[in-house]
Amino acid sequence: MSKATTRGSFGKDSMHDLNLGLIASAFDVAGVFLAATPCGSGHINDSYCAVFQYQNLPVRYLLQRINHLIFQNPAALMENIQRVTSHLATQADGDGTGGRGVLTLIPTRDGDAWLGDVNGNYWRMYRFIENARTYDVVESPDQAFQAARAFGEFQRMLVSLPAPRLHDTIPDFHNTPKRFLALERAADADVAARVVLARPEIEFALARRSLTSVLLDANLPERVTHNDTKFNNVMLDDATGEGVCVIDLDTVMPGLAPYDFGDMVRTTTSSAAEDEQDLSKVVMEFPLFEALLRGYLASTGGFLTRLEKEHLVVAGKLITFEIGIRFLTDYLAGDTYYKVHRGDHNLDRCRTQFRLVRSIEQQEDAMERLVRSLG
Ligand code: GN1
Ligand code: MG
Repeated sequence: MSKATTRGSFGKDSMHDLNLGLIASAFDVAGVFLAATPCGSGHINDSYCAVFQYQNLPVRYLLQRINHLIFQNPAALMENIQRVTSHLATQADGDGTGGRGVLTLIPTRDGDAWLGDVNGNYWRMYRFIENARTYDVVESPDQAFQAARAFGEFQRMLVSLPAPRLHDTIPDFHNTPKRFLALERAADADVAARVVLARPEIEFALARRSLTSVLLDANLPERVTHNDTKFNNVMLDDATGEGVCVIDLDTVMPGLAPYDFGDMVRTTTSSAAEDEQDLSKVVMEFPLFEALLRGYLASTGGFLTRLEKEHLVVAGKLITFEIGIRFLTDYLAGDTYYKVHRGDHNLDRCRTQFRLVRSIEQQEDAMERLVRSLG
């Protein structure tokens, strides 16, 4: 296999092309490699559960191939993750999670944080977090509370991350005006001849251009943020339901706190899937929002400024809009960024986002009142 040069070839070379046993065994784990199977439902990297036999017992690890077409400087990304996880480990000591509260990198046998293979791929390995799981769809207000409390705690513990500034693993990741511009360019180019199929969605986006700069114009303080706080990026304990560990750290970098809350609103206030085709199910559910807000403020209420709190609701609307724009842009560009599993997958995802934006617009005043009463 030659070095992958397109998103498609990154996604397509399956386990048959990759010697996962050889790759997994290059990391500093005890025991004998047994098997590796795909796991998780992320749209970007490839994740595998790698099992080793050690003293007659199976021990699991999370093996991941970093999508280096999207994360173009994997070494800088891994440096961020090393610094962040080490700092979190010192903060989370004695938090009662039995060492499961923070992702722990397994170095390679050569002592590096990541492995480069002969095909130009970048790999890393983490300890597997046992007795906890992620959910693609929120099932109860308590889950929303737990997820938000854990993401908020993550932000809180990183307030004290020592200098220097983290690397921007994807520059302008949450620069919504630039995302909007990319949409306009994709619509103009129309390389996949899909503009005709997405007219209402393009119109919906164009009508909301003024929303795009609302956070960048607000003069909010820069913090260390996660930047991808979707509900399935936090693990909840199987027994207690508590938020145990925040995962998917590739986009941890300097950012604005309300964006993180915004992505929680996007993914944790509707019990419909991100790619739900029955749009009548896509509604911003107020009890979920209230639990989410309470959980987030329980962790962050002590350090967020008034201005940041005043932008939490608009951030929910904005990030839902932004991700909708990104799905739509990728649809128009012919599905080059996100993994897709059906022809109109990105358009379906865009539609759920835009439906949720509408639902937030309808409930915004009540959401703002709740923030004021709790903040
Ligand atoms: C991607 O990797 P994953 O699936 O957690 C994306 C996020 C989007 C999300 C939409 C690096 O996250 O920005 O919000 O899909 N990550 C990147 O579900 O683009
Ligand atoms: Mg993820």
